[in-house]
Amino acid sequence: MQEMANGKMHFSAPVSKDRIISKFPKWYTPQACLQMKDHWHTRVKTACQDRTTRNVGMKMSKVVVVGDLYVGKTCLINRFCKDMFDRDYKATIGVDFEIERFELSGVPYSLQIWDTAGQEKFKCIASTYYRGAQVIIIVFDLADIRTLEHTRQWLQEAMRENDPGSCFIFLVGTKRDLLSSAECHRTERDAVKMASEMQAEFWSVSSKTGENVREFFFRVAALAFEGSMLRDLEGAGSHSHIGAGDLIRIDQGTAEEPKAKSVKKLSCC
Ligand SMILES: Nc1nc2c(ncn2[C@@H]2O[C@H](COP(=O)(O)OP(=O)(O)O)[C@@H](O)[C@H]2O)c(=O)[nH]1
Ligand SMILES: [Mg+2]
Repeated sequence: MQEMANGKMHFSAPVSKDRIISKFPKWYTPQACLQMKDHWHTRVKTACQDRTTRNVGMKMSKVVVVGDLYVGKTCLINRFCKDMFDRDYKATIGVDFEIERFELSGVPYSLQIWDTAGQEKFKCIASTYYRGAQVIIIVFDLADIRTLEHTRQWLQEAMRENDPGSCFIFLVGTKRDLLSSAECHRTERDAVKMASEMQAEFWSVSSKTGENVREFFFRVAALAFEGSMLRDLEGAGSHSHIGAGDLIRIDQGTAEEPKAKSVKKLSCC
């Protein structure tokens, strides 16, 4: 259950046990990853131990998922959020999002994961879909190399609504269960090159078998959380605790966009 108070979200139910992240999640490949470190930033770790941080209300980051039609975007989200594959899809009109709640180093945090409803077929996704995203996930089908080539255009389109350096970018190849290991290796090599060019982190997953799906979203949650905490700490300056940062207000099914959106790419601490 969620309640609204001063624009912040409060959830009365505890976070599910399998959404508790205590160790910093690892990358998929060191050749295309946003961070090499395997621990929380020292300032974030200290802030997480502060009781005020834990009680500040639910912080949330907007995540948008893009890519060609049929590459497996909806299946990827459904595998993680509902642990199901290819069934019971709800029919949607316009954009739709899922909210996934986590606990990171003792602090509650949510991802608001936006999925399209087929508009990508006509390349006419509304600008509000992209606006204010802290994470951009660009999906392609490992078994269809053309969809990898199209990822550049998807990035360009998403960046039209976001400042350079303001988002974490992930390049995700799906359907790895359809490829032999030799084929997978070849395509991944091309994808790593593309990811480096985009300054994105590369992941290779299968929503059918579930391989790497949970690991991938944990990595997304950890990087977005740490980025948003660091931004708040920088912004807080002389203040003693983490502020409202990128809280998103949910009101009658619409999301109020966060005003500040300058999550910086993080370096090792
Ligand atoms: N074998 C396999 N098929 C997948 C996987 N992910 C998605 N698909 C199939 O790809 C098709 C398109 O998936 P969907 O998620 O609807 O694509 P979207 O248009 O990008 O949202 C569906 O028929 C899925 O069954 C996967 O990991 N493995
Ligand atoms: Mg879809």
